[in-house]
Order: sequence, then structure tokens, then C-alpha cells
Amino acid sequence: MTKKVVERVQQLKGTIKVPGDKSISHRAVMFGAIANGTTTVEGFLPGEDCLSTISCFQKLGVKIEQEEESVTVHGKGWEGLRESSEILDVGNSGTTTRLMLGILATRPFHSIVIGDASIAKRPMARVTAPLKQMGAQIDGRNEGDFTPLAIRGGQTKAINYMSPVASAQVKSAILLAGLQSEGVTTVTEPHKSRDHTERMLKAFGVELEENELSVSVRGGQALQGQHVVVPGDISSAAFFLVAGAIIPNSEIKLMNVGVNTTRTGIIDVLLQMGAELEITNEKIINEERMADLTIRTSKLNGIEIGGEIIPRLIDEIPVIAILATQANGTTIIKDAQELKVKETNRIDTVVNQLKLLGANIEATEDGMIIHGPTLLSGGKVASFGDHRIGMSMAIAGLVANQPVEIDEIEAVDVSYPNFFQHLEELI
Ligand code: SPQ
Repeated sequence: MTKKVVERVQQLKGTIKVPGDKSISHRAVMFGAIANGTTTVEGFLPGEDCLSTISCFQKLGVKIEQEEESVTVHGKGWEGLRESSEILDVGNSGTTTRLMLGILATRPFHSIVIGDASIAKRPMARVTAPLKQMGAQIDGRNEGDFTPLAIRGGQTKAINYMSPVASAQVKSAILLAGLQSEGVTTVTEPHKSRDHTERMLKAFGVELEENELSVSVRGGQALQGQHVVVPGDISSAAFFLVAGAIIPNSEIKLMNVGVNTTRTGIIDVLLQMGAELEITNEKIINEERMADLTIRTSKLNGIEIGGEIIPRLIDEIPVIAILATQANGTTIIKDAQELKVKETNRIDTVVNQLKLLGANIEATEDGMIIHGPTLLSGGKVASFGDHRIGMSMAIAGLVANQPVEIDEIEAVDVSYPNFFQHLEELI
């Protein structure tokens, strides 16, 4: 386990290009694997999670070449997937686990899916239960809720599924199974989750019907290989957006960041808190919007965050907590129970680690309450193997009055392998 010490800085200045979007990188590989013909991916995120997706689909018989940010997937359609003699190891990636289960639900062979200690605690029944309803055979601890999972797919039938949670992974797993099922599959969610699956399926030639909170797909549709350009990940950009806003004398420009509105809750929050944030050079490539974001040191006020915005910023809440410690007044984060089933219980880890640095923060049943501003103190914290906690603690270290030592910092490689290199470039 690697430790990293982060110290207070006087300013952050410069321009960086954050790595490719994790959600889009996973989908480009998976959709390329079930498509007919070659898919090329530009701007792929070579983080551990997306490399797990490549490795699983290689084990399922798909030829995939990857060199840094460039990937070529030689898809041979759904029938190109083969039973693997090896276990499919998803590492730390919830997206790989849940979307791949949706694909495997329709394949007439046996697979075993495992992941790391964090994956073993994350609920899988949210996808295995509807996939079993569609006809897949899935077993695992607690009736298929936890890995290791054994799955035997086959001919599935469409369902009309009302998801109890707003989750892109649940929606995507069911839609992917629906693509090979008899009839029309519909998924309805309580709030809209990120829609990268819908956008990319359309780019791969699939017809979908979308209403406000529902998406429907007819079974029997084939995908055609494409060239995918991956925008920068707004969830990775979020660390530098927060750092730029809270560190004195700062100005940071982040190039080509994905600004799909199902992901821009962090921008809405920053603007509502009073941040000096500029959005320029907007363009749309492959159905996905991207733009340059410039953030400057800002005077911030606490706000209330809850309701439909939560799925639009769920992964940014750990770093929003750091932002709130530096804002004037109280920030209340509510309706965010989903944080409890991420790589760690992100309500507990954020609150406990920030308390160690002297933050005025308390956990609630569905979020947290933060009173600011606080001059954070130094101290010893840990990521607990959660990439977003590790990077959030590093941002806290940049404004703390003494050094912050972060344990298990290697977790950042899951989604942002060059995070500390980018930070160095800005100091
Ligand atoms: O892939 P994983 O481990 O679930 O990653 C996380 C993250 O912080 O990077 C969540 F822990 O992002 C999820 C996100 O929270 C990625 C994702 C996707 O690509 O579809 C959707 C969200 O999860 P969910 O459960 O709401 O569908």
C-alpha cells in the first residue's frame, strides 16, 4: 500500500486535458465487442477499471488491441462471444460487472464473474433479479446479490421494468439484454441517470424510444462497429474544478470535458455556490457534448443539494464535500443514499476522513451536512481503496494548514492514473 503526502499550495495555474470518460470508455469496448465489424476508440481511459473490461471481453473471445488511449475492437457480433475457460475478473469496476451481466444474460454459455473485496460487497441483485426475470440463470451469494456470480444465459424475453433506483448500470444491463430478447424491453427510473448507453447505442445503429424517464428497445437489433471519440471525464475534471475554486490565485482550464447534461450536476452546484466558471468551445461528437471549462478562485456560499440533481453528480459528492468545507455557511446533501453502495460507503468514508482533518461535517441517513468555512488541519487519512476518496483527500491537502498523508493512494489508478502528474503541472 502506497502513501502520499500532499501539502498546501499557493496557487494552481495552467491548462490540462483530463483523461477519457470512464463510463464512455467501458461502453465503447463492450458495444464494440458485440457489434459487427471494427470499432476504433480514440481518447480511451487506460485506467484499471476500463482495462478490466478489455480483459473480460478478451477472455470471452473478442480480439481487442489497446495502446494507451487507442483501442481497436474486432467485433464479430453477439455470436462472436465464446464461453471462457477462465474466470472473468472485473477488478474494482461496478460498471464492468453490471453491464457485462446484461450482455451475458443472452449468451447460451456459462461464465463466472468475480471482482475485488469492494465489488464483493456491492449489491448485484439490482441487475441479477431483473435479468433472472428475463430468463437468465444466475447464482451467487445471497441468491445472486454478491460476487462470485455464476451466469448461464440463453433466450431471454422482454420486460417492462420499473427500477427502484436511478442507476445507469441497472438501465444499461437491462437494455443490453433487451437487445437480444423477444419483444420490447422498457426501463423506467425514478430520476434520469446518465444516458451514455442510449447515445452510444444510437451511434452504433440501434433504434431506441426515449420518453422522459423511460427507454425502450426492440429485441433482435444488431450493432455496427464505429469510431468513438471519448470526451474528457467530468468526474475527473471535478477534482480540479473544486481545487481551482478553493485555492487562492488560481485559474485552471480543462480541455474537451464531456458536458452531457446527465453528468453536469457539478457545474450547476459550482455556479449556484457562486464559482467563477466559464464554459467555452462547446461541440458535439458521437452524440456526446464536450466543452472547455475554466475555473478561477471563487467566493463560495453553502447550498442545499438533493432530488433530481443527485444522479447527475453522484460520483462528485466526495469532492463537493471538500468544496463545502471552504464555502460560507451550511451545505446540505440529501437524497444520496446510493453513496452507501459505491466502492466504499461514501457517506461514512467522506465524513470520517474529513473529520480527521478538522472539518465541521456530520453524516445523515441520506447524505451529509457541512458547515463552512473551516481551515482544514493536516493529518493521516486513507482512501480505503476508493479512487474518488483518495483524490478528494489530495484536494483537501492542498488547502490544509499542515501536510495530509493519504494511505492506499494507488486506488487513483482506477479512474485517473496521471492525477498527481497533472497536479504537479498546475503547481
Ligand atoms: O463502475 P463503478 O465502480 O460503479 O464506478 C462509479 C465511480 O465512482 O466511478 C461508482 F462507484 O461510477 C458509476 C456511477 O456511480 C459509473 C456508472 C456508469 O458508468 O454507468 C454509473 C453510476 O453508477 P449507478 O450505480 O448509478 O449506475
